[in-house]
Amino acid sequence: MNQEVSFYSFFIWMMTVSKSAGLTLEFMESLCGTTYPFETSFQMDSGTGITYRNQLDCSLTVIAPSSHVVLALITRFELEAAVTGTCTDYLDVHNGTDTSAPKLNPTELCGWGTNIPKNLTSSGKSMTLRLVTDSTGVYHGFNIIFTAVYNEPCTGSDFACSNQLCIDPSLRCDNYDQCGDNTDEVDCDSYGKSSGINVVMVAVTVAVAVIILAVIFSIIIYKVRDRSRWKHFVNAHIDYDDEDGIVETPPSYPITHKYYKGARGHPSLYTAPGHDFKISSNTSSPIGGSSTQMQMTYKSVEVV
Ligand SMILES: [Ca+2]
Repeated sequence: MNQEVSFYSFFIWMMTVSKSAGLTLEFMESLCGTTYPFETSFQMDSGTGITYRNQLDCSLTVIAPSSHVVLALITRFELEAAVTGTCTDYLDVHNGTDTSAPKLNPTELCGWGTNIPKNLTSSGKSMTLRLVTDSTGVYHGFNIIFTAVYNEPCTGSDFACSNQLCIDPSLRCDNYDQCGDNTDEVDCDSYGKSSGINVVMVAVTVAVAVIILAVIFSIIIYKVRDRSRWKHFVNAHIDYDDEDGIVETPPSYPITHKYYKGARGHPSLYTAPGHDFKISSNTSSPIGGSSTQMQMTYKSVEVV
């Protein structure tokens, strides 16, 4: 469950981070009892947590500019499902300035899936939402994009959606469907507005990949260099014949990996690879032979 919550939390965070560049995000639980005027469009989550809270009775009125109506596009919806046909947690959407106005949804909205309308539109510039929850069972809640729209003909530079609605031109190609039919988000490559979600997603993915590769590469380099130092160390502490590469005089001290590890940080015992090694008695022993000889020596010491 924790992993699932963590993944969901991370996913929501990713979506929020990657999409937050263009559209204000509000939280209904933080706006209970208030009136929220807006100019063009904003999105609203049910709450700041992974799930909404218990025992809420939260109302909020959103108001579009004059001569506009409110289009509420539901992009995510998950409230506790109805029990024997009655919603225990639910959302109502009223067509006016308060909860006494008629409801735009015929029945209380709860659960998830096909019984939830894709969008709702007010007849005037105001829309009032009411979220009610009981004392048990919390879910991920909802996300709704609110947009100020009006019917064609569009004025000025306002964008004409294919469904005869007009929206502010700044909402064209901002990665959010504010028309309700997504026509403000088509042909965006030729429109010339950068696709923010793709840029951020690619940047985050590349950054994570680079960090992972750097860590893996560092570990490999460390392992290779450590093994190389170990081989040099072994070669430097034995006396072998340059002609046949056979160990002739075993050292009087243990040549083990543990000894090698213990010698680290003590330059008197050995120095960096590629140089002569010093033994504690201050006699020096050159690194000799090819890598094949080193490998043979290494193995013979391992056996001993
Ligand atoms: Ca848009």
